[in-house]
Amino acid sequence: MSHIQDYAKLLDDAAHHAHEVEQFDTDNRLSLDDAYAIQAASLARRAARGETRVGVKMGFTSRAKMVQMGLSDVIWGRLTSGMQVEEGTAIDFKRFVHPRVEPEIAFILKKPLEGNVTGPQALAAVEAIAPAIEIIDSRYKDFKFTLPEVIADNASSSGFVIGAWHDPRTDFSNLGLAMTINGRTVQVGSTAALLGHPLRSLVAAARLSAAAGEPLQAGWIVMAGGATPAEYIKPGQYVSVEMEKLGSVGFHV
Ligand code: OOG
Ligand code: MG
Repeated sequence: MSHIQDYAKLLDDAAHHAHEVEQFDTDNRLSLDDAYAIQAASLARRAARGETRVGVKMGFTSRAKMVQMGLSDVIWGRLTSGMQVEEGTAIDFKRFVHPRVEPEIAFILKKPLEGNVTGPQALAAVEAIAPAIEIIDSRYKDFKFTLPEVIADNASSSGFVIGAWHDPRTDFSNLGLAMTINGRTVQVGSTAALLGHPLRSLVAAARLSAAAGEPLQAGWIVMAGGATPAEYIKPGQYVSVEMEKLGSVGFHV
């Protein structure tokens, strides 16, 4: 369907050149399948520019995020090499439209993980866990969107920053965390906010990715979702997330 390609180009151009677009589905004509097809087509454009697939991000896995954005279905997006920001480095603010940050926990897999798996099966596929920050940047004006629109926009994926990897046998079900901007604490929470246990987010990623025909691969990263509401960032800031047992991760704007 050509409108799939048209929307994919619109959103990919907006992400690539950091400009915003108007919402295009306020009357809910797009199905969720259409929305994921647009996401896939827009990611194919990134692949054509040389970006490689490195994993999956989950969205709306905490009540805090659902409430902030007014949506309540778990969504997922595709992570690429071009989105990774080295911990401790600086991002160029001009590459973003209106970025926000959120504290997350990241998994890296040592084995493929596919379909309806149990928590223990998911954990057995995890190589390591790390504290992480997601930089989300909706391409829609005012960061406002419907569910199909945000899915089409790759779940607002824009950047992700990962701290030191840790043994996944650490109990990470309920780790306290704080997000600070220039030393001021802006959000506090716990990894338990993620579906009650972050592993449930990985279980959902395994199911949804397999259903889309792109099962989770060894070496892939899975971002489990924001544990607190997201915060806007501005040039000159240093953003960090400190997590109980896992230490901290940060970057400069
Ligand atoms: C959509 C992405 C949601 C999360 O962690 O819940 C997300 C958005 O809020 O723009 O990344
Ligand atoms: Mg997120």
